[in-house]
Amino acid sequence: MLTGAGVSAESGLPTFRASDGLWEGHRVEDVCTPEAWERNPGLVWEFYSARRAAAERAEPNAGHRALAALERRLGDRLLLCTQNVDDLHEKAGSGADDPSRLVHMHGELFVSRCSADCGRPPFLDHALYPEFSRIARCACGALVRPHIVWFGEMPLGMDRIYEEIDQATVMLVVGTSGAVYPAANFVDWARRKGARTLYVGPEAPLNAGKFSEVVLGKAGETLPSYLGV
Ligand code: BV8
Repeated sequence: MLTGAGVSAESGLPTFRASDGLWEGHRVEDVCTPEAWERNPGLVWEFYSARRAAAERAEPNAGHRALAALERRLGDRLLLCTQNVDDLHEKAGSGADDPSRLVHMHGELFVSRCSADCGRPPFLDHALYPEFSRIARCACGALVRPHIVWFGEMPLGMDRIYEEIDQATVMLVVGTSGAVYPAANFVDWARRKGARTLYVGPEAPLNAGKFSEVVLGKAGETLPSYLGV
């Protein structure tokens, strides 16, 4: 399974492309690249602090819960790979029995790490850093940064993701426009391996032609009946 921002839309978290290219009023290149971080870490943390505050208040919706129910039925036969950095899949119970069944390929909003890669591991962090002077520092003295995969950075868990796609008989993709790579390529990889490829979302994704089936509907309204959970 692959999910995108659309699965969190009914929980009140805005998607990316719906806001005409602005994320919470910022241009992607101003907040979501290593260059943006070098140029203005205060602005980057202002953006991610606002998203932490919003995600903190958000609750999982029926779409998240349906995917967690499917995982309880399929167990190790299911991998949920999400492009989302919010923790709504976890809040709905995904990965509860085995955290390795959930992969955040673009990182996690409530995790920070040393910006200087000093070797200390990423750590759980719900703190808000609304301005530069409030940004925490690593024990090595460097600023902490969001444990988020920015454009131009390598997504996480790729070996595991491709290993699972190689064995997949079905790939279900929910709520992603197919605009961002390599995630948008996963469906083509799965098709080449003979998997059935299914999409659920209110509008056809950019890579719609790669799917065996496209079911038009909102995740929260469609997934419970579509998955029979
Ligand atoms: C990499 C974390 C290489 C940040 C994110 C030119 C051509 C092709 C590729 C590239 C190119 N130039 C550059 C690239 C590569 C680049 C890329 O793809 N750029 C795009 C813009 C062209 N990709 C990268 O840089 C990636 N890294 O390639 O590394 C590399 C190799 C070796 C060594 C080093 C590096 C890294 C990409 C990750 C960027 N980080 N997120 C953050 O979240 O703050 S991406 C960001 O977009 C989010 O993760 C988000 O999930 C993701 C994709 O967006 P969607 O989830 O699809 O959201 P969107 O708004 O687009 O769509 C929402 C969908 O939901 C819609 O379809 C809508 O219909 C639907 N929906 C709405 N309501 C509902 C719903 N669905 C269901 N129910 C509803 N109720």
